[in-house]
Amino acid sequence: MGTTRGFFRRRSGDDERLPPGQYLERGFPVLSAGPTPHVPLDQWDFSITGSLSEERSWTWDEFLALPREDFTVDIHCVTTWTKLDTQWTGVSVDTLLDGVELEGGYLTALCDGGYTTNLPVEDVTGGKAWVVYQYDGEELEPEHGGPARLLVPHLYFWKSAKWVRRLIFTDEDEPGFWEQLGYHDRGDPWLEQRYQGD
Ligand SMILES: Nc1nc2c(c(=O)[nH]1)N[C@H]1C(S)=C(S)[C@@H](COP(=O)(O)O)O[C@H]1N2
Ligand SMILES: [Mo]
Repeated sequence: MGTTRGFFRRRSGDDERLPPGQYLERGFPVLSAGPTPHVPLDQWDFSITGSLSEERSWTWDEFLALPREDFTVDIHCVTTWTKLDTQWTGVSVDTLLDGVELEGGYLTALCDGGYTTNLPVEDVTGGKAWVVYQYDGEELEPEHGGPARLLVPHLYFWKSAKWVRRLIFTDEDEPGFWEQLGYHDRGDPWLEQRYQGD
């Protein structure tokens, strides 16, 4: 892997885009805590539940009909790789929450397979988070979270829950899978918030 990276010339400016302790990755590693789930699209739905004024859910077709955004962002995994200029298509969490009043300050993303991660509402609103279903112009591969994953690029990549099916809004912050195992509650790569106490 180290030798492969040597074949690429770094563009100027790349280094400033690397948070502390991160290296530039050109591939796209797969990191999953369990097996890749495969849910048929006619059985797939997406919902927002919990402490909000109105619970909502969408079938796959309804989800695809929502306003979509194409965007390019850098992603940062806590295992120290950073990948620049990744291209995604999906629905902004702002769009999912349009017209909904939130009553709590937190949420838990819940995935097929049982993976969870917790976030403060401010980290998924204001144009900072999406539920994406395309990567690099193609449908999102199952290994990378397809049919759809949460994408919260300004936080470490474990917050970007693959195979996400539901956002559960909560009054209290409830630690998710990695957070219960000692990873930081928020995970800002620029503050190097890797573990609890960082
Ligand atoms: N459902 C689910 N989402 C997950 C994970 C997981 O194990 N299960 N791993 C997280 C971690 S630690 C990382 S770094 C990224 C990896 O995403 P990738 O496999 O597309 O690179 O997914 C995150 N989302
Ligand atoms: Mo990770």
